[in-house]
Amino acid sequence: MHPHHFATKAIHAGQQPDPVTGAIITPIYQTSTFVQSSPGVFKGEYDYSRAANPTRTAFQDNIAALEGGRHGLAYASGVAATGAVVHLLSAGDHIVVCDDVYGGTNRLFNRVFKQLGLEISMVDMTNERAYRDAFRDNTKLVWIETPTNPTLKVIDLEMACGIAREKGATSAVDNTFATPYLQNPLALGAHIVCHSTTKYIGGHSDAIGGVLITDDDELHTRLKFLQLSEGAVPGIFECFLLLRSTKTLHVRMDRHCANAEKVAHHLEAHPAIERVIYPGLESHPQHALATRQMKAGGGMVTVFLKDGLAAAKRMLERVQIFALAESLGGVESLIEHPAIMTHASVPPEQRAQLGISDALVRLSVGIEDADDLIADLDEALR
Ligand code: P1T
Repeated sequence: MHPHHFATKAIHAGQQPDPVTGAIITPIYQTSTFVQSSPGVFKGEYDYSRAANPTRTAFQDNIAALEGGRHGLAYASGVAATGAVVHLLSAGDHIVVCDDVYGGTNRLFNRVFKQLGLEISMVDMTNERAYRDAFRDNTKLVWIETPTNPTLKVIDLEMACGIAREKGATSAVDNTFATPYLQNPLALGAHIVCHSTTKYIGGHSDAIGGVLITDDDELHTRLKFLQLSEGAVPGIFECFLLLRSTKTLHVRMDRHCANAEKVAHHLEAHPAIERVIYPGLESHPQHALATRQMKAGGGMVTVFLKDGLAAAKRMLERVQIFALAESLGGVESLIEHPAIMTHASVPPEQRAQLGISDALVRLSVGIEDADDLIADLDEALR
């Protein structure tokens, strides 16, 4: 039986004291294989660590509980988890993908899977009509990201997953920006939830990983078969780090959200800033939906500088506390330029259409002191 509230599950779900020693923390079972007493006779599910490893099982069970799903599967990276979902499909199948996604996700769909004979349509999922119209007879999968990376559009999950079900397609939601603490797509109708655990779930910028969660037994069986067959599993030490990190996810997220909200409000009034996008701001186009769908606005803030690329570069070179780096979701604040960095692989005309301009700067607001972060930004913008 799992305790019911998030904070209790974060600390306890999937874990019990080590049966041999009583160790309160799940050990790092740094082993590739497990001894059998007779051919095919082994303890639990453990015969070989690509198939299953106790440290990984504990993390998978923990994150599944946090998303309110029964099954979790961990991967070597977020893009490996994304790829695993697409491997459920066959050549000739059609996928509807949210138009604004992480640059690496865009690259995976359009430059890897398209070549393997999958049809890909990218659509603005904040436009229900356009989304509905994107479905074809052979649509098998819908790939949703919300809030989106980097323009922070908020997609109505009940609407998007509901239409996918109506059309007989599987819906997968990349919940990386929101985390299971702020939003639970399975409860809103999604079949599969995906995370890059490299971000908030890991939370300390020290491990690359991904995870899939589902409540559907059949989907889980097929995904587990693919996890075993393709082998894109995380290292055992990474699983230990993730299990350690989820224990503080709720505490970190509360601070990320509080800090990001302060930063967003401050920048909205700043003379060097043209526009701020943050789901928690009233000026956000889907603010009402964000308030309904998410517990808080999250830790990501996107801004447009009045003076374009030159001003953006100057700001990025001058920050002292914010670090100029790709990635997000760590305790330390990061800042980056998507057009040159994380979304460089998105074709320029598509970037222009999405509004990922040279004036756009993305902030991952960390859990340092908010006043220090604001002073750092003010100094860089002076
Ligand atoms: O980097 P990896 O763990 O493989 O995760 C890929 C990924 C998937 N989904 C979302 C929403 C992401 O943001 C990412 C990775 N993003 C960055 C590295 C970035 O700086 O945006």
